[in-house]
Amino acid sequence: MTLHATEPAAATDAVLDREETISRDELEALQLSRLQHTVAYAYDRVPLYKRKFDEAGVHPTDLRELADLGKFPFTTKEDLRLEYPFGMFAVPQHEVARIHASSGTTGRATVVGYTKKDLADWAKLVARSLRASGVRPGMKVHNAYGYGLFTGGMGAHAGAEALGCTVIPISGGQTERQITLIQDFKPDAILATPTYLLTIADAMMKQGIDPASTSLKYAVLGAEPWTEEMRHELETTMNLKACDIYGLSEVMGPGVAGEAVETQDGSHIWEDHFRPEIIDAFDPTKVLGDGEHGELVFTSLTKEALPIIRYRTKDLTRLLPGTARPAHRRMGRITGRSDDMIILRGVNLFPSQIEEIALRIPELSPHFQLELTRPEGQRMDQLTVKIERRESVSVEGVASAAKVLQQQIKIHVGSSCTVNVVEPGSLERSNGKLRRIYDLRPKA
Ligand code: DLL
Repeated sequence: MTLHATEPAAATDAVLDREETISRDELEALQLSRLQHTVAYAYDRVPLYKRKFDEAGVHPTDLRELADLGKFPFTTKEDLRLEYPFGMFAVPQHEVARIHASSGTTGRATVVGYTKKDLADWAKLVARSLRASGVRPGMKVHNAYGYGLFTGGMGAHAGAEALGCTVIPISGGQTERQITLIQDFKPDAILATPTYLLTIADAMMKQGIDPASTSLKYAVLGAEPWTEEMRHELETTMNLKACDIYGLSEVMGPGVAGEAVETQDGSHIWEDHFRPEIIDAFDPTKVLGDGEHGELVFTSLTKEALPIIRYRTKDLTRLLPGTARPAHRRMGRITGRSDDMIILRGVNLFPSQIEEIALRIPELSPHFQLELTRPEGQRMDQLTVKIERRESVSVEGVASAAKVLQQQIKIHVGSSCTVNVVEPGSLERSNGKLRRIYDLRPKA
């Protein structure tokens, strides 16, 4: 039986939220009043904030203009860990409608909570992001973000429902089944991490299905860094429009920022709900100007269960003027997280730099991983880039490609490395957030 949906509206006639179209002045006035409320609310209700503000000698009444935010102390992941599980909550437990948590692979899990109103705001912002990226009411949306404590699955789900879509809640993994459902249900849009969409495309090709032949027209991708080169790769192999969606659990989940399909020039931060800042990651007392590269910091403006003041994301990027939504600033692509940075013989390196370079070499595939080793008896660390050749290229054809990659990394990043071109299908595939770095150096 075929499901006859009403035809989704064309991508141009979207009805926007009022806050998407207001002026910058109006937006900043809204930010100031919401910010003043949030810092007072956090100070009154969360002991950690009271303690930190008092220690820093600031009081909520010191926030008279937006720039005063810089006087307030930062919040870090460590704070959330120390307050595990519910110490950061600003409402009694019976008002908490939902809890999410990070996986806790690198320490104690960080726990976040939402009131009913928080969930409604979150859904509205995800809906806003999806709509900006081309998704429309009435479309079928295949949601391949993982469901569970991770905010991706349920966050994207609620947003797609709020927009008025038909949601297919497949979650991550079971790639064969994903492919069957894409073929049978004929979704218009897919929500996934960029590397998982790559896994799906790759598995389709193995089954003899042309990934460009599916019903998918839009992909809304996030939860991990990706590059313009990866966008090009996915858009051409899958014949769709791919846009970015950004977010993090501590600040809300997906939908803190979303990219417009008509400009594809970086995600607009929904500044009616979050006030962003960029700081110098090495000297956090320095708040940087728009356009300057540094660490992204967020303050929530409307959250009830878990107000978050100046949260240090560790994500490195810059703020750019709004375009498709002029009042809301955009964020540049995230080059990486400060804690994902490889320091190799004094040179800083991110996996996204390798992705950018490798994808410009036609013989090489987007499937790669980085291995860090310290050979016995040596003091120097060694970087090995393991990368699969494209299926269409012969083993002989890749020798020169390996050399080009090695040279380009030396020129653009400044690091010497070894490049190992491996067989197609031999490296681990993504199921969600892909691990790119394998640190095999002996632990100190
Ligand atoms: O990954 C939320 C999310 C789900 C965003 C689905 C988009 C789509 P966390 O697990 O808390 O939350 O991880 C947050 O992931 O600090 C970034 O380092 C990274 N990240 C998220 N979105 C992007 C993106 C979700 N679009 C951490 N580009 C963040 C680059 C991203 N990195």
